[in-house]
Amino acid sequence: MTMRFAGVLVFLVILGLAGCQRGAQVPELVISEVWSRPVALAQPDSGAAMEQMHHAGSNGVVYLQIENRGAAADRLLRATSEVCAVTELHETIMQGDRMRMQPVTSGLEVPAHGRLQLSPGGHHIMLMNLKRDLAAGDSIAVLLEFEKSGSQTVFSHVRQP
Ligand SMILES: [Cu+2]
Repeated sequence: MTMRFAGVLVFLVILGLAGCQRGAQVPELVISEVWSRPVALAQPDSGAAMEQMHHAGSNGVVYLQIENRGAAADRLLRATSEVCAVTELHETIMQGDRMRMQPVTSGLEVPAHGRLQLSPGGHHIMLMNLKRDLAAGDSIAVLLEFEKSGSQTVFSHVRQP
């Protein structure tokens, strides 16, 4: 084998690898239907607010849908928002006849050619210790971090379910 031929061969192999790289299977995420329930923070020094205490809370929620049109799975690792101090990914589980929520620590999978649905009674993003009310009509920015697709900011529309 001549040096020149060997050189061409190496070049072709590199070209082939580059081609594979370009056609690599990657996730392709489309995020839609991002919404939150309205939350009125309790006003401790207001009698009227005390009466409605059971309607008020300090935590908010974000629901959304992530469609993956790509051939590789991805993973929603975490979410953050400026409206709260701490944001957690939660799952809803049944314990006896009671529904309760617990944090998901390893993220949520977005399957290849599939979808991840965050919806009432299921997985959701929990906005812990809200700094302000979430009023119907508001739009709040939420930063989503994915294992492969990086970070993406979405806007959650505050509305009644
Ligand atoms: Cu929760």
